Amino acid sequence: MSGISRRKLITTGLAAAAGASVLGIAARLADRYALIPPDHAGIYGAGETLTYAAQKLLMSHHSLAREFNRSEISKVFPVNGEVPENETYHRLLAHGFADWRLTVDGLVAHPLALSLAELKSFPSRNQITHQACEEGWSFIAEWSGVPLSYILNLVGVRREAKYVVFFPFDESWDSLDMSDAWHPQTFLAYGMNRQELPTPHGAPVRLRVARQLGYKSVKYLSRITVTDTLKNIGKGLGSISPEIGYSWYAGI
Ligand SMILES: Nc1nc2c(c(=O)[nH]1)N[C@H]1C(S)=C(S)[C@@H](COP(=O)(O)O)O[C@H]1N2
Ligand SMILES: [Mo]
Repeated sequence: MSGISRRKLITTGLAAAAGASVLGIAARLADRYALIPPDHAGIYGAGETLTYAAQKLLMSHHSLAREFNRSEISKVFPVNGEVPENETYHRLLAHGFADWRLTVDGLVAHPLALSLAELKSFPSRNQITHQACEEGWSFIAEWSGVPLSYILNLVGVRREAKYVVFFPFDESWDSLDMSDAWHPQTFLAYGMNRQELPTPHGAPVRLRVARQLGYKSVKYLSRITVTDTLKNIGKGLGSISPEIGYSWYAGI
């Protein structure tokens, strides 16, 4: 055995031993204080778990993403993903989304099916934020919409609720924990740069999560459901992202 491989064996062994005890304790504490993300994978997933736990502990739920001035709005707005091929989506699009409804259900007192007109009648808010894609590009845009917290109050979230899940007309479903769901900057956007939300950017309504990477901002929304577990949705990892190699928590 060469010196290098022996050293490697020893350090790997030490890391595994240290990992097993320290991370084992960390994992138990994190679980007790609800600091484990749904896509955690034991010691191998420790990086994600610790990132999520650290952000939850250090940043609390009141830290805000930076908001910009109109003069800082980008000139180019790249798109990620194709317009859904879904037949229902195209029928709704053809009629200007007059028949579109956003279903809000799950662990709520009053499930609702909201029209675009109803959403627009609620107190609206504008926010100029940065959206960064995991592929490396980003832009600053102005979004208008209604805070998710307003909708959550409207339907009456039950106390067992732990996550809010977002289903679009394509496969890109995702979820937020309750502190990110209630966060004042988390909202449902129906406008972009003071126009109707353009189709490729997620018409009629998309989620905006200013403190996480772009892929959490689910476009083309169809249904929002409140739940106490993500185990029975998809592969049980909280989102499509961990199924294709990205982490559920994408804090920036
Ligand atoms: N439904 C749906 N939402 C989605 C996507 C998608 O393909 N489908 N792409 C995501 C990714 S990876 C990013 S970076 C942003 C891009 O938003 P944009 O196209 O408005 O720039 O939307 C996110 N939301
Ligand atoms: Mo992205």
